Amino acid sequence: MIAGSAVILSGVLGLIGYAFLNRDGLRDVPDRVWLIGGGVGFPMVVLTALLAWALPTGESMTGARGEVYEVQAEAYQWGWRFSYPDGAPGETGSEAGVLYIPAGEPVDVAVTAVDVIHAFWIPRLAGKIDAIPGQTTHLRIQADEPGEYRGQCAEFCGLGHAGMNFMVVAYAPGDTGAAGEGDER
Ligand SMILES: [Cu+2]
Repeated sequence: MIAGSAVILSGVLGLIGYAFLNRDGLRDVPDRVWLIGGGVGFPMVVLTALLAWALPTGESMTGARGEVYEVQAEAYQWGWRFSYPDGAPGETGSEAGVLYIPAGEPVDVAVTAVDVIHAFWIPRLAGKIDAIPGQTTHLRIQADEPGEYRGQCAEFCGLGHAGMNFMVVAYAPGDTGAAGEGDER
């Protein structure tokens, strides 16, 4: 997007520069060309290209259901509860506000909320997605390296919003992740 907008910006600046240097140079171009071409045709091309790029990207971000390991995230004022399929490492070592995921593979997070709208966001792993009471939204995340990643509620949800953070622990494949306890999944 930065590259695309740089091309468009330099085109516009080029036209402005040309118009200053050569005052009569563009006089013969009919107004219709600027209005229809620049006002309708050009945005149409740019927006169509953006849409063609954004739709598959958005689709891959939310993922197809049932293909990969899925965990549940439930937001409340003001914290996060996580739950896992049976036997997953996080199940036995559950701590409030800590999400355990395997590193190096995609994980679907099913996100919901119990009270007001929150938003689930791990800046280093993915975009954010709303946590909405009565609905479940899905976000696909992947931690390429084992380690800890900070997460944060990204939708103002009341006085405790600023402290509504959580930690993601990505464990190496084969590691149980939760203090040496728990079953391999
Ligand atoms: Cu919140």
